[in-house]
Amino acid sequence: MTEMMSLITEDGSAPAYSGGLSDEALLRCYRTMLLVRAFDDICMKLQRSGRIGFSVPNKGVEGTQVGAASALRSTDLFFPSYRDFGMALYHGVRPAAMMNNMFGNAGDSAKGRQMPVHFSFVDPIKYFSISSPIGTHLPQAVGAAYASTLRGEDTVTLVSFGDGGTSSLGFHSGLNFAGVWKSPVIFLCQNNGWAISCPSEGQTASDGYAIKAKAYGMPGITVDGNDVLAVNQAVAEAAERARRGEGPTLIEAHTYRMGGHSTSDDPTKYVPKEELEAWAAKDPVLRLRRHLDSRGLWSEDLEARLVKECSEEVTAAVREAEAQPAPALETVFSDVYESVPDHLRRQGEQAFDLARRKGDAAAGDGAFPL
Ligand SMILES: Cc1ncc(C[n+]2csc(CCOP(=O)(O)OP(=O)(O)O)c2C)c(N)n1
Ligand SMILES: [Mg+2]
Repeated sequence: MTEMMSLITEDGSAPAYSGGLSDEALLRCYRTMLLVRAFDDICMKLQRSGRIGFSVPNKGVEGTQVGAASALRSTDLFFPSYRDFGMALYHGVRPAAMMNNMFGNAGDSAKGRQMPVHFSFVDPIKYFSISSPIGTHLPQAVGAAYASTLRGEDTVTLVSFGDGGTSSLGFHSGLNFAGVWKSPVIFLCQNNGWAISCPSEGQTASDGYAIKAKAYGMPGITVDGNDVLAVNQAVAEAAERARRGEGPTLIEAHTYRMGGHSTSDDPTKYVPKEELEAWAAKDPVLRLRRHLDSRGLWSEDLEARLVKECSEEVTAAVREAEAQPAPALETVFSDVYESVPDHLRRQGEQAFDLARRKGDAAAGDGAFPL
C-alpha cells in the first residue's frame, strides 16, 4: 500500500495540515457530519416502519464525504456514489430535497423515477444522478470533465465509488480515458472495508487500490478517510493539479462502513465484532471533534445544540416530504423526449386510461429486494 496521509493526531492537533479550511468551514464540516447521522437514523426508522422502501447507512464514512466536498467549489461537478449524503449536504442541499427522493414524491427532482438515495441536483451544486449499476458513472464523469475542458472552464469533476467499484469495467475504462486525455477528474475510491458482504481484501490481488493509478499514468494517493483534514488536503491538492491542466488523480480513502450495506442486509452475519469495535474507536466524528476541541471550537453545549438542530431539521424534512403528493402518472414520459414519439404516446394514453378506470395499484409492504 502507498504511504497513508493522516493529519489529525491522537491529541487532536494537526500540525502538518496545510489546507485552507477556516474555523467556520471546519464547524460546517462537523455539523454536516452530524446532519448525515441524523438523516441516516431517521431514514432507517422510516424504512423499518414501511414509510420508505430503502436506505443506505453512512455511519463511519462521513469524514471522507465531507473532507472531499469541503475541498471543492459548488461549481465543480459531482458524480457521487449512493453513500455520499454528506457531499450534497455540505454544499447546502436541503435535507427536505433529499427526503423528497427518499419518498419518490412529486417534489423529487427525478419525480420518483429513481431509487431512493439516488439523488440528483442542479442547484446549489451539480450533483449527477447516481448510477445503480456499479462503476458506470466513472466514464460518464470523465466525459463530463472532458467536455468542461473543451469549453475552456476550470471546473473539476469528482467521481466517488467504493472498493467494490474498482472491479467494474467502468473503473478501468474511466481511468484509462482520463489518463490519456489528462482530464480534470478526481477519482475518489472509498475503501470502506466491504462491498456488501465481500471484504475489501477479497476484492483485489494488488497492494491496495491507489497503486492501480500507476497503470493509467496518474498519481495514486492513499489517505486516512476518517481524517477530514487529510481528505480535504488530498482532494484540494488533486483539484489544484487538475485546474492547472495536469490531469487526473486517484485517491484511495481508508475508512469503514460501520453499518449494514443497506436496509436489506444484516451485517452481524458477516462483520467480525472485534473489527467493528476497532473502527468505532476511529469514528470520524469523534476524530474531528477532538480537533475542534484542540482549537477551542467545541463544547458540550455546542454538541447538544447541533444534535438537536440536526434532528429537528431532518424531522421537518420528513413532514414536508410526506405532505407532498405522489408524482402524477403522466410524468412517466416527461423530461426524456422533447416531443414524445407516437408509439410511446399511444402506450401512455392506454396506461393512463386504465389507471383512471381501475385506480392506483395496491401499495407495497415497504420491502425492497436490494
Ligand atoms: C454492476 C453491478 N453489479 C452488482 C451490483 C450489486 N451491488 C450493489 S452495491 C454493491 C457493492 C458495492 O461495493 P462498494 O463499491 O465497495 O461500495 P460500498 O457499498 O461499500 O459503498 C453491489 C455488488 C450492482 N449494483 N451493479
Ligand atoms: Mg465498499
